[in-house]
Amino acid sequence: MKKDISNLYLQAREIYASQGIDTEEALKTLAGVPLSIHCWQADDVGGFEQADSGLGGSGLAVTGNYPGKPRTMAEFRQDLEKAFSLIPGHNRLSLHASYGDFTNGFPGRDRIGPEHFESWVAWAREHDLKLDFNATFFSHFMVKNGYTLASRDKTVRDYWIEHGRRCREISSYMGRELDDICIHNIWIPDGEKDITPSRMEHREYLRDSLDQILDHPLPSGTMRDSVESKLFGIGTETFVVGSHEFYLGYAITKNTMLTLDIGHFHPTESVADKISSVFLYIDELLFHVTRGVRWDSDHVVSWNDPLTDLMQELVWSGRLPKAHIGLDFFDATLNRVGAYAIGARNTLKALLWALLLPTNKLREYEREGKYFERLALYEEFKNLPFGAVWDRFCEINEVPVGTNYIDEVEKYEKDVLSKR
Ligand code: RNT
Ligand code: ZN
Repeated sequence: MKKDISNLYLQAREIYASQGIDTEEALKTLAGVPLSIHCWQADDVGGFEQADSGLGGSGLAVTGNYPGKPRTMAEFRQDLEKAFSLIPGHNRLSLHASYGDFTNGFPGRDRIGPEHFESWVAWAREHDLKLDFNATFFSHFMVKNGYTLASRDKTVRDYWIEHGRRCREISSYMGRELDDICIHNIWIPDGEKDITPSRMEHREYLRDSLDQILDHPLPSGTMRDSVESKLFGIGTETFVVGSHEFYLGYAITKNTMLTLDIGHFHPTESVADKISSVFLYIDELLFHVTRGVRWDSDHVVSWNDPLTDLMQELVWSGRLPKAHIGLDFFDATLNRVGAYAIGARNTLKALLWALLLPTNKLREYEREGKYFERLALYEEFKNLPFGAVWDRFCEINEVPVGTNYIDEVEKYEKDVLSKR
């Protein structure tokens, strides 16, 4: 089996080389791009607080009840380990604050600290992983009338400001311990289902709350903040406080990163097109790779046109080294470990695809005004033996090649998940 793949790869390498593309170079570049793999697909955004669970009123929804969901932190980690073993490359883990280790009791979101993430840091060390972090501004009794940092109620705002501050400290702790910048992402669900005369008021509250969270210097080189926009959500169809314009302006003035979630825009809007504009004003971006389907932003990533467009633009803009690629999907209707493998592998595949495009030649044609040739070459590349190069990447990284990962997931389901 292995031998066949290698032969196929050798042929593919030659075919690409005849078009001026170095597959070895592309594989090396791909190996240097870690995915920040989100922890929350493993348990339907449940977390370990053992209180106030459920996504009600948070602008998020998970449907499905596929068997085998992890019941303990040990099972949760076991599933993550399995998922990582099916994904090629050297990747990272992105934790939500609600996933702390609260074995000794959950003190409340306004009381969490690095001590609740010590066991995660140890686990990350053991598996040679770096960590990213997310404050959790949803699924909680202090989300009042759908608001957190942008609430009219000062008590509510103050509660979440304290949570945000603590999450930055935790991020800094993770970055320091693991010796790599931990990206701290802020997303809040705040908004209105129906017509409101109070948009301005809420946005002023959000700006001020964020200022209070962020205006606290932390040791440099340990963490960086990123703010994530959204245009609409479940229960926030009419108004979302943290819109794209809001955070674009905020990130530029406050020198934070910006998170572009590809499921957070109108369905015909191209996130790929935003890259070359936003990178002119913001030095680093975080992407949440997901699949928007109608009003939902969180389907398991499929290799579709928006994903291809995104990866192409990251490569063509020359900003791939300044892009942080995170995953963000959750679906409880299918094997959760399998969902990770599908989404993460597709993300990497699409990036490899973009790295193997004849960019120089396309530019040359363009400069010569040869627009027929530019399009024809781009289209013909869809027929090249891309699959063999992708298989090679899996082989080098010692993860299942091709459809073999389906068997692996089925085996894990039979041996582990079905016994829960
Ligand atoms: C929600 C945002 C956000 C969340 C996670 C769980 O629409 O995309 O990133 O999915 O924080
Ligand atoms: Zn997101």
